[in-house]
Amino acid sequence: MNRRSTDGRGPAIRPRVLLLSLAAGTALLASTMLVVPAANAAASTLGAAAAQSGRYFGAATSSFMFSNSQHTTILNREFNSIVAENEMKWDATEPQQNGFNFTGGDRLVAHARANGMSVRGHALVWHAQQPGWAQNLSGTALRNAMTNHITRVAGHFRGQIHSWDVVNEAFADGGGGGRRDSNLQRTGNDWIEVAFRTARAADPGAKLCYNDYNTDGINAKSTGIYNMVRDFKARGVPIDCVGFQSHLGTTLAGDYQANLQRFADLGVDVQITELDVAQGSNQASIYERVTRACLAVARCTGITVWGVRDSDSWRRNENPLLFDANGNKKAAYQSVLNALNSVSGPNPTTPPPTTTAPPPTGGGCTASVSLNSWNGGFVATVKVTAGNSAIRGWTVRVALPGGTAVTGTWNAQASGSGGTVNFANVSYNGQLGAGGNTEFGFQGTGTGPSGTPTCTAS
Ligand code: 9MR
Repeated sequence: MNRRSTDGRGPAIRPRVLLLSLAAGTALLASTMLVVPAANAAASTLGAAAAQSGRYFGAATSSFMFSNSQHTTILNREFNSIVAENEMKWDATEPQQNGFNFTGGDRLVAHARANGMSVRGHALVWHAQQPGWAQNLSGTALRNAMTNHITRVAGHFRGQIHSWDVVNEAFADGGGGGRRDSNLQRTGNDWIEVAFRTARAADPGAKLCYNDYNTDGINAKSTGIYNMVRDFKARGVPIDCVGFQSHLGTTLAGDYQANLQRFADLGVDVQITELDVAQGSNQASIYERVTRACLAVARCTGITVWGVRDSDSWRRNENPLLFDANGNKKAAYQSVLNALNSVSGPNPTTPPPTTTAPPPTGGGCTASVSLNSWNGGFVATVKVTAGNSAIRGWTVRVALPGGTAVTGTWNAQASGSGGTVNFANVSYNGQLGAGGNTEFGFQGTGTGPSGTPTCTAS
């Protein structure tokens, strides 16, 4: 959900003045006024509360639900990221081989744009929800169909997707920690890395995720995935994130957070991608613990719930979501909101700005670039970090070598050409809390930037 954008609609972080009296009944003295470290004013929606620490809070939805005003009112009010519950899957987007249908996906992306939300892409390849024609393919024909599908779908949505679930549910349940048998797996064990490389070429700006379920703790399945991600990182296979679906029952593994952390320690982002929790006495508590686990892991960049109201859920008999069938906030909603609001002051889940970036220069923000270059072209990812106080907007100035041209930009507005290009925030990622960060990117021909860009905040 949302390619690299950090929704900035949360309230600015303000210093709070505490008045202390020295003794009961005595007058307050000016000398007893203490300025305590900045704390977040409590945000009143999930998206705004998550944005206080640079995270998103999303929901799965479907374009046909937009006409349901209760659903859509909640969606637009509470969430700053969306994911298509079904409309970006293989059977929906390529019902006939090479015959593509982006109607639902386009409507979702347009809705997200109009409402300042980012978009998760779900899912490019999966053993389930394949169109009939793909189910009947095997070997080279299926491998070619897979890469064509990824190229066309990720290419269609290029620049609009925060994170793509490139491969979904490729590991087996049952304790062995190995791959799931499927027509895709039978094309060769390298199908997953081929999928990731193909997706990177099709949309260099999207974070590329592996997504699975029953990975909500350290177990054989999550360890199998962990080993794959470690191998991919070692060999340069382009993987950026791992999605933990988190379709949960009435208990939560005690090592849920530790499991997220071990993946983050491999150098990938982690995301909670399809959260829902069976109704029961523990529902609010499990939602809270999952939220706190994400907040405690610096590279846990966002949470998505798998639907808005209980009545929208694929598990509707279990009432697993944050809003009841009448659109009322449940206890679980309040527990999540409180947890998100409990993150006070500069985002405690990322290292302080002094260790991640040079001290703020002038305008209260810094920028750093990471480059992915090849002969004749490059993709630059730029991280913008606010200084010691919240900012309302930013402009990053990048010096480019002669002969370099910017050919595409995401999550920023580019202006200027030739030697210097200015990138300004767009509507949804200008506001950053103190120490908060967001990312934008651009691609180009020629050689990428080599110096450190300057950042000016407003
Ligand atoms: O919620 C989705 C439901 O509407 C579909 O019928 C189902 C088809 O397989 O997929 C559901 O979403 C799944 C998601 O795409 C991947 N992880 C498991 C989700 C729940 O089954």
